[in-house]
Amino acid sequence: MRFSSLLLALLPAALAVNIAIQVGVDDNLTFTPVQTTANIGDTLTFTFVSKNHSVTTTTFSGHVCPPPNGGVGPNGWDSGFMPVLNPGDPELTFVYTVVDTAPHFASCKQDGGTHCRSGMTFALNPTADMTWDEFIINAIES
Ligand SMILES: *[C@@H]1O[C@H](CO)[C@@H](O)[C@H](O)[C@H]1NC(C)=O
Ligand SMILES: *[C@@H]1O[C@H](CO)[C@@H](O)[C@H](O)[C@H]1NC(C)=O
Ligand SMILES: [Cu+2]
Repeated sequence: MRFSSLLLALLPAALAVNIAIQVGVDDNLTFTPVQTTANIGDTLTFTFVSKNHSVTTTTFSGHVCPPPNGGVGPNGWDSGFMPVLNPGDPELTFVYTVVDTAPHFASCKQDGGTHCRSGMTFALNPTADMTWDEFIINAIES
Protein backbone atom coordinates (compact mmCIF):
# COMPACT_ATOMS: atom_id res chain seq x y z
CA MET A 1 0.00 0.00 0.00
CA ARG A 2 2.63 2.43 1.08
CA PHE A 3 4.87 1.41 -1.82
CA SER A 4 2.16 1.80 -4.46
CA SER A 5 1.12 5.26 -3.23
CA LEU A 6 4.77 6.27 -3.36
CA LEU A 7 4.91 5.03 -6.94
CA LEU A 8 1.76 6.97 -7.81
CA ALA A 9 3.28 10.11 -6.33
CA LEU A 10 6.45 9.72 -8.36
CA LEU A 11 4.88 8.65 -11.63
CA PRO A 12 3.60 12.03 -12.91
CA ALA A 13 6.97 13.67 -12.37
CA ALA A 14 8.78 10.81 -14.05
CA LEU A 15 6.58 11.07 -17.11
CA ALA A 16 6.51 14.87 -17.36
CA VAL A 17 6.85 16.10 -20.90
CA ASN A 18 7.57 19.43 -22.52
CA ILE A 19 5.15 20.80 -25.08
CA ALA A 20 6.52 23.34 -27.55
CA ILE A 21 4.31 26.21 -28.75
CA GLN A 22 5.45 28.77 -31.29
CA VAL A 23 4.14 32.32 -31.15
CA GLY A 24 3.90 34.31 -34.37
CA VAL A 25 4.80 31.74 -37.06
CA ASP A 26 4.78 33.31 -40.55
CA ASP A 27 4.40 36.74 -38.92
CA ASN A 28 0.82 35.73 -38.11
CA LEU A 29 -1.08 36.55 -34.94
CA THR A 30 -1.23 32.90 -33.91
CA PHE A 31 -0.11 30.28 -31.45
CA THR A 32 1.02 26.98 -33.00
CA PRO A 33 -0.61 24.74 -31.86
CA VAL A 34 -3.70 26.66 -30.74
CA GLN A 35 -4.49 24.22 -27.95
CA THR A 36 -2.99 21.37 -25.99
CA THR A 37 -3.72 19.04 -23.14
CA ALA A 38 -1.09 18.61 -20.46
CA ASN A 39 -0.67 16.95 -17.08
CA ILE A 40 0.49 18.46 -13.81
CA GLY A 41 4.28 18.71 -13.94
CA ASP A 42 4.44 19.05 -17.71
CA THR A 43 5.94 22.21 -19.13
CA LEU A 44 4.75 24.44 -21.93
CA THR A 45 7.58 26.23 -23.72
CA PHE A 46 6.39 29.21 -25.72
CA THR A 47 8.92 30.38 -28.31
CA PHE A 48 8.35 33.84 -29.76
CA VAL A 49 9.32 33.98 -33.44
CA SER A 50 8.01 37.31 -34.74
CA LYS A 51 6.70 40.76 -33.78
CA ASN A 52 6.14 41.64 -30.13
CA HIS A 53 3.61 39.39 -28.44
CA SER A 54 2.79 38.03 -25.02
CA VAL A 55 1.08 34.89 -23.84
CA THR A 56 -1.19 35.95 -21.02
CA THR A 57 -4.12 34.14 -19.43
CA THR A 58 -7.54 35.71 -19.63
CA THR A 59 -11.17 34.84 -19.03
CA PHE A 60 -12.93 32.27 -21.22
CA SER A 61 -15.82 34.63 -21.95
CA GLY A 62 -16.95 38.15 -21.23
CA HIS A 63 -14.10 40.66 -21.10
CA VAL A 64 -11.60 38.41 -22.92
CA CYS A 65 -9.54 41.11 -24.65
CA PRO A 66 -7.08 42.41 -23.75
CA PRO A 67 -5.84 39.92 -21.18
CA PRO A 68 -4.86 41.86 -18.04
CA ASN A 69 -1.28 42.38 -16.92
CA GLY A 70 -0.27 39.38 -14.84
CA GLY A 71 -2.93 37.20 -16.41
CA VAL A 72 -6.11 35.71 -14.99
CA GLY A 73 -5.77 33.03 -12.31
CA PRO A 74 -5.82 30.95 -10.31
CA ASN A 75 -2.55 29.55 -11.64
CA GLY A 76 -2.56 31.87 -14.64
CA TRP A 77 0.53 33.30 -16.25
CA ASP A 78 1.88 36.25 -18.22
CA SER A 79 5.08 36.08 -20.25
CA GLY A 80 5.27 39.85 -20.54
CA PHE A 81 6.04 41.39 -23.92
CA MET A 82 8.58 39.43 -25.93
CA PRO A 83 9.80 41.63 -28.80
CA VAL A 84 11.63 39.53 -31.41
CA LEU A 85 14.67 41.65 -32.18
CA ASN A 86 17.03 38.70 -32.76
CA PRO A 87 15.03 35.67 -33.94
CA GLY A 88 16.31 32.47 -32.34
CA ASP A 89 17.61 34.26 -29.25
CA PRO A 90 17.14 31.72 -26.41
CA GLU A 91 15.76 34.55 -24.27
CA LEU A 92 12.69 34.53 -26.49
CA THR A 93 11.12 31.63 -24.62
CA PHE A 94 8.68 31.52 -21.75
CA VAL A 95 8.20 28.31 -19.78
CA TYR A 96 5.05 27.56 -17.80
CA THR A 97 4.90 24.51 -15.55
CA VAL A 98 1.42 23.01 -15.34
CA VAL A 99 0.21 23.00 -11.72
CA ASP A 100 -3.45 22.04 -12.04
CA THR A 101 -5.86 20.24 -14.33
CA ALA A 102 -8.18 23.21 -14.85
CA PRO A 103 -8.73 24.70 -18.30
CA HIS A 104 -6.69 27.85 -18.98
CA PHE A 105 -7.25 30.33 -21.78
CA ALA A 106 -4.60 32.73 -23.03
CA SER A 107 -4.11 35.44 -25.59
CA CYS A 108 -1.75 38.32 -26.36
CA LYS A 109 -2.08 41.65 -24.56
CA GLN A 110 -0.42 43.73 -27.31
CA ASP A 111 -1.97 46.90 -28.64
CA GLY A 112 -4.91 47.25 -26.27
CA GLY A 113 -6.31 43.87 -27.29
CA THR A 114 -6.20 44.12 -31.08
CA HIS A 115 -4.13 40.93 -31.38
CA CYS A 116 -6.54 39.21 -29.00
CA ARG A 117 -9.62 40.38 -30.91
CA SER A 118 -8.05 39.23 -34.16
CA GLY A 119 -8.22 35.70 -32.75
CA MET A 120 -4.75 35.19 -31.29
CA THR A 121 -5.82 32.55 -28.78
CA PHE A 122 -4.50 29.49 -26.98
CA ALA A 123 -6.17 26.93 -24.72
CA LEU A 124 -4.57 24.61 -22.16
CA ASN A 125 -6.76 21.67 -21.18
CA PRO A 126 -9.99 22.93 -22.77
CA THR A 127 -13.11 20.95 -21.88
CA ALA A 128 -16.25 19.86 -23.72
CA ASP A 129 -18.02 22.91 -22.27
CA MET A 130 -15.12 25.32 -22.73
CA THR A 131 -13.59 24.65 -26.13
CA TRP A 132 -10.93 26.59 -28.02
CA ASP A 133 -13.41 27.04 -30.89
CA GLU A 134 -15.79 28.84 -28.54
CA PHE A 135 -12.97 30.78 -26.86
CA ILE A 136 -11.73 32.27 -30.14
CA ILE A 137 -15.26 33.44 -30.96
CA ASN A 138 -15.56 34.98 -27.48
CA ALA A 139 -12.24 36.78 -28.03
CA ILE A 140 -13.17 38.14 -31.47
CA GLU A 141 -16.51 39.37 -30.14
CA SER A 142 -15.14 40.86 -26.92
C1 LIG B 1 -0.31 32.67 -41.85
O1 LIG B 1 -1.31 33.37 -42.56
C2 LIG B 1 -1.33 33.06 -43.94
C3 LIG B 1 -2.36 33.98 -44.58
O2 LIG B 1 -3.61 33.87 -43.94
C4 LIG B 1 -1.67 31.58 -44.11
O3 LIG B 1 -1.64 31.24 -45.47
C5 LIG B 1 -0.64 30.73 -43.35
O4 LIG B 1 -1.00 29.37 -43.41
C6 LIG B 1 -0.56 31.18 -41.92
N1 LIG B 1 0.47 30.44 -41.22
C7 LIG B 1 0.27 29.93 -40.01
C8 LIG B 1 1.43 29.22 -39.39
O5 LIG B 1 -0.81 30.00 -39.41
C1 LIG C 1 6.73 45.74 -27.15
O1 LIG C 1 5.40 46.10 -26.88
C2 LIG C 1 5.23 46.85 -25.68
C3 LIG C 1 3.74 47.11 -25.49
O2 LIG C 1 3.19 47.75 -26.60
C4 LIG C 1 6.02 48.13 -25.75
O3 LIG C 1 5.91 48.84 -24.54
C5 LIG C 1 7.48 47.82 -26.03
O4 LIG C 1 8.21 49.01 -26.21
C6 LIG C 1 7.61 46.95 -27.27
N1 LIG C 1 9.00 46.59 -27.44
C7 LIG C 1 9.67 46.84 -28.57
C8 LIG C 1 11.12 46.50 -28.56
O5 LIG C 1 9.12 47.30 -29.56
CU1 LIG D 1 0.39 39.77 -30.08
